[in-house]
Amino acid sequence: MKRRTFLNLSALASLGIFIPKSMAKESAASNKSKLNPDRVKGKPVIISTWNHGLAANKAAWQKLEAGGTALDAVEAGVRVTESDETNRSVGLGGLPDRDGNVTLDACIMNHENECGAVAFLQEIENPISVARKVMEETPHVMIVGSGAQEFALEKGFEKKNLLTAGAKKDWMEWKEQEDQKKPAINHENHDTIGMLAMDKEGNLSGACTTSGWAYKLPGRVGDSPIIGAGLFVDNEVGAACATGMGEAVIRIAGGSTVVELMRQGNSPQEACKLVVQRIQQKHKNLENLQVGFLAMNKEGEVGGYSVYAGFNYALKNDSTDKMIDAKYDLEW
Ligand code: SD4
Repeated sequence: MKRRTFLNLSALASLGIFIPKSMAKESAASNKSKLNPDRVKGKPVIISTWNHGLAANKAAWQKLEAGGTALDAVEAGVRVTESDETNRSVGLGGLPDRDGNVTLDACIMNHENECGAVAFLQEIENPISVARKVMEETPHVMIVGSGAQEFALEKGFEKKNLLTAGAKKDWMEWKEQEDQKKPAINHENHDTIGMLAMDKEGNLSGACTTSGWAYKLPGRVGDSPIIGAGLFVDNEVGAACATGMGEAVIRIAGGSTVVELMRQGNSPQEACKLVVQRIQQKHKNLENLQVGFLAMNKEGEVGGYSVYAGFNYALKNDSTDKMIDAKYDLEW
């Protein structure tokens, strides 16, 4: 359809006068979903990436059980992972960049389309809570680098050395390697936590936080703090988050694409699979290109899918608390 024809038809359609057949088909597709959010009110559910999701879900669940919002739940949940110094890919104890600096990325989004993010944040243990302050106490969505740190300090967060002895040792060993100029991503050096929750009101929120790609070039920021890439929430439809090679997630606007695919009537599982397949179509070299998505819709249905085997996620609701192996397309 020519652009002008399209614009004219859109104008008529917006006046309720005329919707051409092809467009009617499109709008039918967007209404295809038979979600009934009322059915799941009072039945909270949480999912989060990787094994560390179990402990994070536990903290988030306590909030939801006490009648807290999904926003409170996801913040409390991922804070557990951020403060776990044994975890080498999130918050305290995260692996540093090429030069030995731990730089953190995080974002959060609620059921009212409000969101906040920080990137390249240093020496602050819980970037997710700084991201929430950006959302709630500034007119902005994202603050980065020294500005983000200054903002955090103004809001009462304390400076802390995040490079633990263990992470420093790993970094120094990496520095001894010959081919260290080119940071290599692999499935062991990046395990972001992304969490999606539905509260008793049936409202959705999400959070995503990471120290990013280990030994990355200084200044590199991945998908995790980018609304629409590492995380997206649309309370009318569902929520999605990503883990893995952030560059690939950004290139296809991963989080929001998963949500749009759910809007068109796909289940969370199908939506994640379609986006994983799009990543594969758009990249010539799939070597080490691991990406996984999680999604939840307004009925509390969940799903996950990854490029390669090995991605798993934690599910918590009133009847279960378990890990699920995500479906995938390729073996390593
Ligand atoms: C990033 N997506 O910085 C993050 C890393 C990650 O599991 O998710 N690891 O690209």
